[in-house]
Amino acid sequence: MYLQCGKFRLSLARPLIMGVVNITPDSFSDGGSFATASTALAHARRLVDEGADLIDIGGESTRPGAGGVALEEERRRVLPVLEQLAGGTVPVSIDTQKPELMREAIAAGASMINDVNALQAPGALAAVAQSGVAVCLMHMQGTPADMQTDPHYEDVVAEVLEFFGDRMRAAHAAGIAPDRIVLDPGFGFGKTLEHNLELLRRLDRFNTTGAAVLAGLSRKGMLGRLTGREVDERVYASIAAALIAVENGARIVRVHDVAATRDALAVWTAVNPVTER
Ligand code: HH2
Repeated sequence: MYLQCGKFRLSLARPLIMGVVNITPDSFSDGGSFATASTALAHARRLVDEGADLIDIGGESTRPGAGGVALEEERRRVLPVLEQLAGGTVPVSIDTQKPELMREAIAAGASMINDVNALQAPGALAAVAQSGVAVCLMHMQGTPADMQTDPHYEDVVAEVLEFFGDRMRAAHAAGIAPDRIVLDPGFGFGKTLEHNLELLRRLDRFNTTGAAVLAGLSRKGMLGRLTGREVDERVYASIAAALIAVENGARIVRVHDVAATRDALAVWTAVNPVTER
């Protein structure tokens, strides 16, 4: 199985690591740590050295309660860093919900668009369709401003699966080939702890779609709930969650702690040699 990702064709025979760089003052996980272009760039390069297979750059926090940033500000945060990284050895993903920025990022060399809104904004599908970039379609109930108020599902796995079916059909109709699509159940995006655990437990169900599954559990609130740890003390729990995700069928894990994840996945991969899983 391969993912077409701009000029890169990534083998998914072993699990891939997407390293997160948030160029924001307010991200829950690392807000303010890499808020300038130079610190963000240095961090991204460090993550590549540590073994990241992709880099995901975000200029807008989607933490619960976040209000969103204006296009101009998001562009100012993201594009200078993307321009520096785009010619490098690993594909660069841009975490945005804004079609205008998607277009600009693709023109500036982005290889993937990671959209927590699953390309539902008017013009989003068209913004990516004609390019060869990969897209990550994430499930969210509500919006970051209100998503954790009262999440509700009859059957969280079935409802996320149904959403993926709808979004994949929309993507195909827009001309996005299946080998460009990644699906993500959106841990913590309009989900209670129980919903998140059920999605993780049954992650393999999403492989029935035929698209690669991405899991983003790193440092999230559910791990804080389970361990009683603050955000900067959740590395061990994040590694456990990434391993469970991979064991249950994730092909890509989105993480902040790349070196630790790489070591954990090296052990996992030795036990589960590269195959067409
Ligand atoms: N989680 C966050 C942001 N973007 N994208 C995908 N595809 N999947 C995720 O689980 C996901 C995501 C939240 O984490 P982070 O980027 O660290 O924080 P913030 O949104 O506050 O910048």
